Amino acid sequence: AKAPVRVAVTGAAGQIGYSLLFRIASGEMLGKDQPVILQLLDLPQAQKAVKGVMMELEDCAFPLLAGMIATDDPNVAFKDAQVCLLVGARPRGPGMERKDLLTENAKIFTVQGAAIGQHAAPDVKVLVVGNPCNTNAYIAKEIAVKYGRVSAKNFTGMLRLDHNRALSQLAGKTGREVSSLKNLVVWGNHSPTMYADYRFTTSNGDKVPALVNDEAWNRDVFLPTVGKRGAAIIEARGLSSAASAANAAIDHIRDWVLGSNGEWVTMGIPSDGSYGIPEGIIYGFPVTTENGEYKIVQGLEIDQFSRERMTHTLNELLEERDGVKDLLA
Ligand code: NAX
Repeated sequence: AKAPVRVAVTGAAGQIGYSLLFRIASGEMLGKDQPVILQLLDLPQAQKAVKGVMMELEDCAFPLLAGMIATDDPNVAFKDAQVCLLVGARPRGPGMERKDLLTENAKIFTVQGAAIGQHAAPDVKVLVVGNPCNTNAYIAKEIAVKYGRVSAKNFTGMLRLDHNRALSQLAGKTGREVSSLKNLVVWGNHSPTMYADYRFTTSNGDKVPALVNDEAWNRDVFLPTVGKRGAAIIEARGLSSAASAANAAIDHIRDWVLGSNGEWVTMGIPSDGSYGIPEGIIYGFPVTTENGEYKIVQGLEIDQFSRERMTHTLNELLEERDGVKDLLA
């Protein structure tokens, strides 16, 4: 039997955690033959609720769940972790400015980045879900690598929910099966500025832009629908996306670890300078994954409309980076 993989999950008592943990424990993320140990982090006041979730996990009698711990100490939660899902974050409270949200979260992710840098497995794979996820991932990466153990490329942010939302909208518009759609990209920040780009997307060999055959739809319907989907879910449900976010996190890690079989997926990754995106910024890129590594899809033509969108979402990320630079000094 395989040795268990240690998976740390933060915000374990939250609503995404409640959708996520059961699927990890059932083998949907790392494979049906891969035992896992869950290392759950949440705030002190949430420990009782975490215990409740652990009781339910026990009651599932998952064959692959080889152990679990709960803690409010990041140094304990990330100890020897091979996968870290950073879900817990400070939500925007009443009267809180965007800037306050950024700095409140920056404090959390500097602490967690330091704990990962010192205690996680050297080849740890980190996915940040908690918003603003790209910049939170950037902060954790910048701090963690200072300890010289873990590598910058393994800090990622979640664009997969945007990717999946875009796939679903395209399937609806074209009448094609969602599984038939290949080669979609979501560039940039996980925010309404993201740029979902279906110029290269195909369905059973047909070009999706030709199937859509509606120039205005992209700008007037598709991009706003995908960009504002999170707000639409809150409006409808009274709560933010949770099961779909957990699903996207599972997809992201599964593909990263087990491979995408040549298919493009979107990951928020530290830029290597590709497509003119400044090095180090956590930006949504099209990647393929193999043997636990991702590779950016190169050579895509960037037309003027795309460049404008890519720059717009980049500028937001640069602004966020500037907003936290004092904390990283
Ligand atoms: P909840 O408020 O239900 O749960 C958050 C949990 O995190 C709580 O249990 C809280 O106690 C815990 N927490 C807060 N600070 C913590 C810290 N410093 N260390 C450990 N745990 C901490 O939120 P939920 O709906 O689960 O959403 C979690 C995060 O995901 C939010 O930041 C949210 O904005 C973000 N999302 C990101 C998405 C993405 O695509 N990247 C989509 C869904 C979601 O909006």
